[in-house]
Amino acid sequence: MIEILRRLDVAVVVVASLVVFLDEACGTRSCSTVTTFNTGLTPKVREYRDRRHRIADALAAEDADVLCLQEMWFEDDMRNVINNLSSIYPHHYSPIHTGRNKLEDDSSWHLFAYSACSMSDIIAMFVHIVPCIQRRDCWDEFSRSSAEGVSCLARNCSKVLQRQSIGADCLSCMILSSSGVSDIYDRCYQISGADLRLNPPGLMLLSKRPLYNTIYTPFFEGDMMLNRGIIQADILGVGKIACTHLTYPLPLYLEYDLPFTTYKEQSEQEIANIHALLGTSNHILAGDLNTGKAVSSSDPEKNLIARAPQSINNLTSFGYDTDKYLTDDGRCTFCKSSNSLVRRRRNIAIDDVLVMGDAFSCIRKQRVLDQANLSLSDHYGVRATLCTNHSSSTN
Ligand SMILES: *[C@@H]1O[C@H](CO)[C@@H](O)[C@H](O)[C@H]1NC(C)=O
Ligand SMILES: *[C@@H]1O[C@H](CO)[C@@H](O)[C@H](O)[C@H]1NC(C)=O
Ligand SMILES: *[C@@H]1O[C@H](CO)[C@@H](O)[C@H](O)[C@H]1NC(C)=O
Ligand SMILES: *[C@@H]1O[C@H](CO)[C@@H](O)[C@H](O)[C@H]1NC(C)=O
Ligand SMILES: CC(=O)N[C@H]1CO[C@H](CO)[C@@H](O)[C@@H]1O
Repeated sequence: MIEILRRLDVAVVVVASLVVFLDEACGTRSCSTVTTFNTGLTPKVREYRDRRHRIADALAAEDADVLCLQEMWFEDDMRNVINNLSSIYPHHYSPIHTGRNKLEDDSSWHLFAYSACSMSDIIAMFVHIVPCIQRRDCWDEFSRSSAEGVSCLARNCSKVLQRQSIGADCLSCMILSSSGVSDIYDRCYQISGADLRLNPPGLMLLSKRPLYNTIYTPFFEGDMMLNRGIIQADILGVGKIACTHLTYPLPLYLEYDLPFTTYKEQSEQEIANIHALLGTSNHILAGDLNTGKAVSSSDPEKNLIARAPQSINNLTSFGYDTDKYLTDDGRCTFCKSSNSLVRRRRNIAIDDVLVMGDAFSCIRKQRVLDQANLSLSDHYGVRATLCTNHSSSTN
């Protein structure tokens, strides 16, 4: 009973501190905002070096209560965002945080720095991997595209890779950072100086209010070329939030240590795992879900093609509000029509802040972080405004 009273006490304090919005759709209520944004912070997306700075400033201006970020793969980029936004978002978490709100013990100069690849990984690369590529004739695939090369490597050299002759983080780093050797050297290999670790799933959560019960759960046991998993946290006044980046449905399969043969199978299993973790209890699922419905419209920004449609149907059938963004806003979040950083000729809506349960009496979703010139990323963000009926006058 005392525990309940104490919690109520905390709840009143939090409710009182929530922003009260006056909004046409939601009336006067206590609301909080959750924004998801895939930053695309890798040299594979153009203008990487300029965008790092643009993104920090844009996130400061976005000013949501909670930010779920994807593709924050490199420790220096994470540190840059955390330090730059520390006055707005003092609370943060990622799978490589060493403690509460602590990315690492210090970022000063080290004689031996941590990075995704070590000297022994580089040696293993030349002693074990390159000869296997040679033996299995994968060079032709690599010359067609890096994805085809990696797929050939994963299919033909899985035993060599599984023997851990090369660290999983090093392989991941090479795949997700590289459009060439100089990128690998710049992003994956640091001998001395500040640490440059890899955040393998690229997820980072930032919050204005304290995060409790933070945990990262990888979706699968094995090593992954492209790591997938989910961050969970409890935030007073917002509730349970989960932040994720589901698998990209590449037609080729690059994994060598998982029990699937296609990314489609893997994506459905990821959603089943989310359901097993979170069920139908009240929570928010934010992220780049890599799945979206087809919608036809005369407005090019709202004319969407489907991506991995079975996965979005799985999310709908589990009870998430998958149509809410489409009815509230409906514009693509990955847009050939307006974003110069997007190379593929398609518009899709795959980023969302989904809500499970009835904790909020009014929800509104909109596209954000979508300035058309000087794009921040190849994705735009989505913000959900989540309101309860309690008003601050109940205090
Ligand atoms: C080796 O890779 C190629 C290209 O990905 C594939 O067609 C072939 O089946 C693979 N061989 C084995 C033994 O898996
Ligand atoms: C997802 O949808 C597919 C196709 O409708 C179905 O076969 C599969 O069982 C669903 N997965 C889950 C976990 O419900
Ligand atoms: C919130 O208030 C609206 C009317 O303003 C009402 O229709 C709705 O049922 C209320 N929801 C809850 C959860 O109390
Ligand atoms: C965006 O484009 C408009 C017109 O094309 C221009 O006036 C404006 O300065 C540009 N903004 C930025 C940030 O470059
Ligand atoms: C919120 C914040 O501290 N923003 C700063 C981030 O860094 C840039 C310079 O790189 C400043 O201009 C911003 O004010």
